[in-house]
Parts: sequence; C-alpha cells; structure tokens
Amino acid sequence: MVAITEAVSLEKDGEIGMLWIDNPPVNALGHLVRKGLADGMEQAEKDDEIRAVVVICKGRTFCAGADIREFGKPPKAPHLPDVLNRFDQCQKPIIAAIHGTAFGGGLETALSSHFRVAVASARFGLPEVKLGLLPGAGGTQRMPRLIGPEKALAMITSGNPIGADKALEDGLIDEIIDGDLVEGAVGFAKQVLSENRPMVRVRDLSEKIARADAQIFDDFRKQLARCARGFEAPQACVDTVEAAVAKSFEDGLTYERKRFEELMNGSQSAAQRYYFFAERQVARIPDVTKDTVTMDIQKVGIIGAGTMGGGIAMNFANAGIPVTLVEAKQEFLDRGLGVIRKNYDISASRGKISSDDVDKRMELISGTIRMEDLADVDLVIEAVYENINLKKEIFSRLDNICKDGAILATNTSYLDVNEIAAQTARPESVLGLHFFSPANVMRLLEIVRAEKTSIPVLATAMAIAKKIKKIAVVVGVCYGFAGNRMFAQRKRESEKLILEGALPAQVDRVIYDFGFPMGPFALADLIGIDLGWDKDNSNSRTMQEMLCEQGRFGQKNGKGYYNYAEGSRAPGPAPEIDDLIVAFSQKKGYIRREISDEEILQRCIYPIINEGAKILEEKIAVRPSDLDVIWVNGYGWPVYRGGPMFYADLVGLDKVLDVLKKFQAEHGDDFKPAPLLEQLVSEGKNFGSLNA
Ligand code: 3H9
Repeated sequence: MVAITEAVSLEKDGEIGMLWIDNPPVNALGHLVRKGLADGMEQAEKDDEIRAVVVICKGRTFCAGADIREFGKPPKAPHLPDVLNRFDQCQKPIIAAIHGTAFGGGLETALSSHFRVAVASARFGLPEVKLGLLPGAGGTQRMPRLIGPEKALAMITSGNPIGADKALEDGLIDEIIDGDLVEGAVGFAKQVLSENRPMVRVRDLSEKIARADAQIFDDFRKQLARCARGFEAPQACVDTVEAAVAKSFEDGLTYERKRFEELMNGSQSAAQRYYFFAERQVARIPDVTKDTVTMDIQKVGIIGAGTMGGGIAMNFANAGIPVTLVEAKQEFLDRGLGVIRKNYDISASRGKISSDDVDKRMELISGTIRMEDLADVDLVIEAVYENINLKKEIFSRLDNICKDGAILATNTSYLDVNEIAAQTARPESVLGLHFFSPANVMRLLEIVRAEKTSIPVLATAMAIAKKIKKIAVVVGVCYGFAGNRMFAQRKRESEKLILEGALPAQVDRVIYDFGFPMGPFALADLIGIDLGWDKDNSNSRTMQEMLCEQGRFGQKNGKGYYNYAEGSRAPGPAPEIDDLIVAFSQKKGYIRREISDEEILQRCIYPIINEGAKILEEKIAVRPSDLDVIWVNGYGWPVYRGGPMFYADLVGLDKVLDVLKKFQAEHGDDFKPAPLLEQLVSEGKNFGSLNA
C-alpha cells in the first residue's frame, strides 16, 4: 500500500489497483482527497501492472460529497471537476465501489468512473440543492445522460437519495454486491478485464437525452415555484439539466460551473450551509459529554389525550415505544384515541404507512383513566392545558406514583418549570419537553432545562428526542422559553402596525415575501383568534376582543382577519375588518399613516433578533445558531435566510442596532437594544463569533 496523500493510498491486488480514500468521518472530498485521487490515478495509469482501478472508501461510507467546510474559502487545486474530467480520460477502467452514502461530489466521482458497484444498503443522492447549490462537478450533465433527464431532475431538484435497488433499476449502478464489497468489486473489475468490456464514459452517452421531452423542464419549474418558493437553487438545477439536453457536454459543464459559482457566492447557499452545521451543533451541550450515561426509555406515559398529548403519543408509537395515555374521563380518552387512529388512517390512505403499520402503532398506545397506571413507565410527559395549579397538582401526584428514576416532563409552552419541579421530591428528574403543534409533524422540540435538572436526565431527553426524530434544542427557563418569547415580539409589532396605518394584507404580504409560509394575521386565523381570549372579561379593548366578540375566531368558523370560502383555507379579503381596524385605531387616538414595506419588515424582524440577544445574555440558549434552528423548525423561518441571528449578521449588526435605536426613539422601549447587541457592535463582532 502506497500513501499518495494523508487521505488516499494506492494498493495493488494483482492487476487491480485499489485507490483507497480514508478521510473520516464521511470521506468528504477535501483537498487531500482530491489531490490523492488525481495523483493516485496518474500513478495507477503509469503502472503497467495495473489494468483496472477500483475507487473505494474506508470507514462508514463512500464519499458523502465535497467538503462543505472548504466552501467560502479560497479554492485549492486540484478542483473536483478537473479531477473527474481526468477520470473520464483514463485509459484503464475505473470501478467505483460504494457503501454507505454516495452523495454530492461522491456520487459525481462515481458517475465519472466507468462502472459502479454497490452493496445493497448503499444510498445515492445529489443533495447539493439542500445546501442552496447544484451538483457542480458534472452531476447535472452526467446524471441525465446516465438515467435520463426526468429521473435526474427528480434526484437533483429534491436532493433526496435513492436506494441500491432503485439505482440498479434506473441504470445508475451496474451491479449490487452481495457479501464483501472489496472482494465483489475486485471480482467485478477482473470480469470487466476478462470480458474486455468496453469502458462506459457517461459523458459520451446520448440516447437518453436525445429522447427527452422538452415539456418536463417547464413542468418541474412550475412545480418547484410552488413547493420551493423563494429558493434559487432548485430552478438553477432545472436550467443546468436542461443544458445537458440542449448543449454539448463541454458547454454544459461550463454552464454548470457558472451557475454553481453564482449560487456558491450568493447569500442563500451561505445560509443553508450555515444551517447544515447549526443543526448538527445544536446537539452539543457544554456539560453533556459522550460519557454521560443515559437511561433506557422503554415505556412512556402521557397525561392528556388532547391534540398535543395525542400528537406526542404518535411520535413514540412511530418509534416503536409503548405509550400509556392518561385522561380524566373515559369519553375524553376515547375521543383522543379516535383522533390518533384517524390521523394514522389518513397517513395510510395517502400511502405513507401501511394499514399493518396503523394496527401496530395503535397496539402500542394504551389508554387509562388511572394515573396510577404510570407506576412503571420511564418517562411521563404531562400535556394538559396551561394552568400552573393543575400542572403542580399533577406533578405532586406523579412523584408518588412513578418509580424512582422516572423522568417527569411537562409540555408547557410558557410556565415556570422550576415551580413545577419544586412540587416533587425529585426536581433533578424534572424538565420541560416543549413539543410544537401538530406534535406528530413538527420537528422542533425545546428541551427545557430547569435549575435542578440533572445532566443524565438532560442527556436522556436529547437521546430520546433523536429516537423520535425530533430536532431538540436545549433552552433554559423563562416565560415562553426561547421560541415563543422571540415570537411574541413579532406578534406585538404586527398588531401595533395595523393600528398605526398598515392593514393585515400588507403586513402578511411583506412577511410572506420574506419567505415565511404565511403572515402573522393569516397565522392568527389558522391558530384561532380566540386562543387566550377571556370571554367573560372581553370589552372591545383590543382587536382580538373586537374580533372574538363578533364571533370571528379565524379559519375554524370561516371568519377572522380574513374571510374564508366554505371548505377553503385560502384567506379572502375582509373589507369589513379593514374598516373595523381603521375605526378602532382612530378611536384609540392613532393618526394613521402610510407604512413602508421596509418598516414593516424591520419592525417585525429586528425585535426578534433583539430578544434573541437578550436570551443569549441570560444564557437561556447555548448559542445563536440554536435560536436559528428553533426558528427554522418551529416558526417557518425560510432556511435560505439561515435564521434570525444569521440574518442579523448578514444585514450587519451595526445597522440592526441603528434601526432599533431609531424605533426606540419613535415607539419606546419595546425596541431598547439588548446590551449584548451593543457590545458586539462596539467590539466589531457578530453573532457568528459566539457560535462555538
Ligand atoms: C457537493 O458535493 C458539491 C459538489 O457537487 C461540487 C463540488 C465542486 N463536508 O450528518 P452527520 C460532517 S456539496 C464536511 O452527523 P450522519 C458533519 O458535519 C456536498 N463535513 O452524520 C458531522 O461533523 P461533526 C454534498 C461533513 O451519519 C459528521 O460529518 N453532500 C460533510 O447522520 C457526521 O455527519 C452533502 O450535502 C461534508 N460534505 O449522516 C452531504 N458531511 O461530527 C451532507 C458530513 O463534527 N452530509 N459532514 O458534527 C450528510 O447528508 C450526512 O452527513 C451523511 C451522514 C448522510 C453523509
């Protein structure tokens, strides 16, 4: 075995040269790998004993792509597209031997080889689009030539991987290897030599692109305009695959390079790449180490079979963990279990799960009206309505019922977890697990670490969150924790803006155009305007009271800030509400004025950032990027803008600070800048500098 670089070596197995890549953890195609591949291939070509080359990886996976950490830094030669063009020109057959994930540049390496073999568990994907990019090492040109433009478009624009069976069926790979990959790949290479099989250069294939239907490109563009609104990369992916059909291979590559670089230098990809690491960083809690012992959660109890409790129960059943659902009355329990089954049946009718799965999951959920039945569970999640006294009473009962060591969690969205924990003799076992609604769909979970929560309990909560496929963010105790506390800022400002002169449709348009799925008023209609409305004390003091007094509760009864046609969720104009807002604001003494879109955006977004800074100062969150993960997963922040803290850095903290000060002078201390923000600006730093 000869070391070519620290990451690549060349081994000879008779007439087969094995080019080994060893660059943990995922064999990313960093500089040492690219150089190793280029030099190793040259050496193999020069070596007369070697007649075929197998490209293969050590460790858990084939190359999972370019090294994302190198992006944004000055590129170092040799560049991947050049290395892969040399693969094309190689006079000896190259066989890519794949296990794990051949992703991005990894799959492009395989596409530039002359043959591809893989183990049955291997997966193949071009996920660049998820990083705001397109495959930039020939993937947009070779993939359509190999599997046809339509299948290539599906893979490239979605970024979703396919398995080995599908890859074989589509012609992406030549053979699935049963058993040992090294033996299988060497055997395949020997067979290629003995049969004198012609080397297949994907760049020279033309049959599949010649019969492409031109319409598919526009169909994809239209579909992506809907389902990937605001994202630049998916449309660029379509353009480059179209170029594979319309241009020569060389011209197509040049075009791909140009579009790749445009995306790479743009803010969307910077945001999405940042977010990729943010989502991995979030799992790192300074005082939780790899050695922290976690508990095995085999049985879960949930108190409350309402929308939240039912959704939470589904998460555990989906992961194969038995759940006991507790309700106060049999009828509530029956209703809750009925809703769960209905939700599963809907998933089955959409083909997402089988009817067998529905039965299996339902079997894992049992119901009871006796809290005592939770005596043997390992984790209890209380999901009753937001009433501190009720929650305290439940925790004090649970403390007597549950076995020693069982974790007691509350799903409260706002209340003081320390106060709840104090009701028990085991505050170290108490924490908050704040699921977001609908709990079986939303990926975000705030893990609320109370004053006395022990480290193993925290680590166990993080482990179980991973098991039920949530993105968990650890936060501290304060009113609304991190997400809702920041969200309250936008709510307050949007409500003030319509009194000062804007109307709901304008505010919603600005927020929607920024990239949120909907604006604050359409969202209020969706959630229900009556949420938190105190009917008995309502006295036309706020717009919420005005609307609720008129029976306008939002989508649920077809009338809110907007009007909804029967059976439709699309907000329609409600001129009567615009008139009501104008009259109400004038009665309150506002002199209405034209408000610019820019002001609306800054008024809604900058206070979120400012509150984030306060949260960081108070150590409620570990790092700024955790807040971004919360906003992307829980509040619909467009990932191509990274999250509020990333966005603030992009705008420039000095500008954010100036605008906040201006708003403070005009509108008061709701805009008072957080000391941390002032400090970062004075030190010339940004939030990114705190993302350790
Ligand atoms: C590309 O290829 C562009 C080309 O078309 C053109 C070039 C010219 N780079 O996810 P995990 C790290 S764009 C650097 O926790 P898993 C990751 O940060 C690239 N680092 O493991 C983590 O580090 P840490 C296209 C990377 O088993 C560790 O590896 N490719 C990269 O759950 C483990 O990762 C992609 O977008 C990378 N490319 O999942 C693939 N990938 O331990 C992105 C991972 O310090 N990667 N790391 O936190 C993935 O989808 C998953 O990581 C993978 C493994 C499925 C591979």
